[in-house]
Parts: sequence; structure tokens; C-alpha cells
Amino acid sequence: MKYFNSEKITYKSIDERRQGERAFHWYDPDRIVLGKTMREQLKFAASYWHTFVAESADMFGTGVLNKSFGGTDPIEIYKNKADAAAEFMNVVDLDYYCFHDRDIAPEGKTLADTNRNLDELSDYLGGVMAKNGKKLLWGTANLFNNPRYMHGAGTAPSADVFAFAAAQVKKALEVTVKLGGNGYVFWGGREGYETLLNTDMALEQENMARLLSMAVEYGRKIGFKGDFYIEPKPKEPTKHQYDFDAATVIGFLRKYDLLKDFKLNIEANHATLAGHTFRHELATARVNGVFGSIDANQGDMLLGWDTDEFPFDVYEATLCMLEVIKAGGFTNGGLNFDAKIRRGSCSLDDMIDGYILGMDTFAHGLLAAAKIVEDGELDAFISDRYASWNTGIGKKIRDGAATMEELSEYALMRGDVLSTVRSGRQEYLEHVVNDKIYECK
Ligand code: XLS
Ligand code: NI
Ligand code: NI
Repeated sequence: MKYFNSEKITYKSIDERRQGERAFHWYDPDRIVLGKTMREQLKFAASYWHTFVAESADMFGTGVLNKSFGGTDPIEIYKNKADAAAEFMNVVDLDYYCFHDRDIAPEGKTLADTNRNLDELSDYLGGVMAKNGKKLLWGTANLFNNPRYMHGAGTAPSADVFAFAAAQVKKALEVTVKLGGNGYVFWGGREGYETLLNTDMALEQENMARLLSMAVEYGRKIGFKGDFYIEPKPKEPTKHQYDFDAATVIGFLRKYDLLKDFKLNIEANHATLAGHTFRHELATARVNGVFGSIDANQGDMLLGWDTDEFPFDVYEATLCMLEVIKAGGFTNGGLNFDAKIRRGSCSLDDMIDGYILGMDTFAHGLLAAAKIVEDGELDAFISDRYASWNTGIGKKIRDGAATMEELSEYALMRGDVLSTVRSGRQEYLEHVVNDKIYECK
């Protein structure tokens, strides 16, 4: 207990809940759900940037949290961040963390200085995390903060900026490999545009694909065995982001023959910004074979930007975990809380409550999703709804053996088909889902 005023958070059943006490009421790490412990099913991770770097500043006001953790010079501050990160992860019982290169080491005057900082501080961070048994879920490069990237990084109009971005990705990959990372993320922060009046869209997208293929080639060359991910987001900071949503990214990857090399990191708040549900984005990734990892957070129904709230919506978490189960569970991926406490929650210890909230929400969601799967009613409903595809004309169409002429003859012979159309029973099914959430213990 140095940076945070809390002992390790443990599970306590909801019946024993006491006012004001910090405890998990749903996340019971060793409890077995569908054959695996909750710890293994959920693979929770800390986002280094929100948790140990960002100080709750917003567009209209400065930071309200001090995250120098007692350090004074830059190197000391980042070493203290690493110590604080390990302590925090022990407190909330997190096994994994995720970072951008610039979260763990400050930029120097030149790229060479910056790389030296990164070498020194990633060695330090690696030591601290190894000592505490913590693992790197994924690393990434921050290609959006520095003014050099104002027009893009992999999609910059300037080839020099592109080269600089490539150098940064190269180094971030090396650090990720050194720290044993299971994944490497590309979120295209500035990879988009504000106006086509000054933009060569075709060239920008081709260049992005070039950067991605070079990164894959280099990563594999230096021994990276984990997954490469793209994290879709439709807007913010740019008006049009190229990686709009899962379907757009899949189309892009297919066009540039990168589908074999990438999976998706789906963020809840990005899904809703794109006008989709979280589940839609997860399902799109799953049915296309590219489900990878999750940035667990929540947007606000009334606000049109990436509010990155800690998730409290058990309903959404249930549908999310249903998709994770259908995808066969996480392999290299996990649930990273790309989330921040509200600015008015102005104590560092509020972050503990944020993670407890998020972890309990997903633990409850996992339990409810497991009930839905074990109960089988929803799956049976869907199979039954599509039963006509297993025999007769349906099977013939699926087998590719039907022609337009034959279908026309069939329809003429069949006459009215409205009698075969049955209710989708949406409200009944929604009630089933609610019941499974309420049934959890
Ligand atoms: C921003 C993104 C970012 C990525 C990592 O909206 O969610 O935090 O997860 O670069
Ligand atoms: Ni994210
Ligand atoms: Ni985001």
C-alpha cells in the first residue's frame, strides 16, 4: 500500500455486501464457468494510458489527478508509474496490461533519445511486471498525439512522416516482443481525413496497407507470435476514420490481402459511435473469423463521442460474453478496460471502484451468458427458425444445386408462402435474456 489506499479486492457474495466496502460481488476469479475459471474466461487487463497516465483533463479544464506518483524528473515519474501499475493491478487482481509506447516512456528531443528512454523504461517495466506475475495483453504505438501526425501517420501526405511512423511501429513491436506481448494493436487515431478537398484517399489507404504489411513482416521476423489487431472506430479525432467499423476493416483487409494476418480489437464505445450495437461488431468479427480482443467500456446514450466509461450495463455485457463464448473464448485476446473515471471522481482510489464496477459487470455478464448457452433455448429457437434450409428446396439452394428456373417453378407450384412465415418472437426472447440475468447467483 503505497500509491493506493486499499488491500487486495476479493470476492464476497452479494448477500454479505456491506455499505461502503470495496469487494467483488460477481467476479470470483477461481469459480468455474463453462469449464474454465472466471479468471481464464475474462482475461481482464488494465489500460496503461487511462489508468497510469491521463490525469482527467478535458477540453475545458486541466487535470484533477496527479499521476507522477511522487516522481520529479521524467524518468523517475515513469518508473514510479510502473511501480504504481503493479500495485494497482495487485489491488484489483488484474493479470494483464496494455500500453502505447508513449505511455511507458516520455519522448525525448530526438527519435534516438526517445528510443533510449523506451529501452530503459521498458526494461524497468518488464522487471516490475515479471516480479508481480503480470502479462502484456498487447502493445501499440501512439501515432496520434504528437503534432507531426496532425494529417495522419500511416496515411500522412508526407512520406517523411510515414517513415517516422514506421520507425515508431518498429520500435513498439520490439518492445512488445521483449515484454512477451500476446498482441499488437493498430488503432488509426489520425488515419482518416477532414476534407477531400486536400486528400488523396486512394493513396492514403494504399499506404496504410503498406505500413501494416511491413509491420507484420517485421514482427514475425523478430519472433512476434501473438495476434495483430485493428481496432475500428468511425470518427474522433478525424471526421472520417478509414477503420470505420468491423465490416469496413474486414473489406479493407481483404482488398490488401491482410485478412490472414489480422484480427479485430472491438471497443464497445466505438461500436455505438458507428451506429451499431457492441454485439453487432463482435458478431461481425466472429462470423468472419477475425474475433480477437475487446476494449471493454461504455458510451453514453446522450453523448456523441468516445466517453470511455467503465461499463455498468449488465445487459450489454451479457450479449458481449455470449459472443465471446460463441467465438470459442479468448485465445491471445482479453478484456481490456479502455475506460476512465469521470472527471468529478477526483481521487486515485476512485479508479479502484471503476475497475471493480467493470469487472463485476462482465463477470455477471459471463454468468448470464453461460446460463443462456447451457439452457439452449435461444440457440434452439434460431435453429428452428432456419429449419427449412436443412431439407427440400432449402437444402438444394444451400448445396448450390438450384437454378432460377427451378425456384420459379417451385414458387408457382407452392402458391402462397405467407403461411410458412412465423413470428420472430423478439419480445419473448428479450424476456428470456432478462430472466437469465436475474437468475444469476
Ligand atoms: C481511442 C482508442 C485507443 C486504442 C489504443 O479511442 O480506443 O485508446 O484503444 O490506441
Ligand atoms: Ni480502445
Ligand atoms: Ni476508444
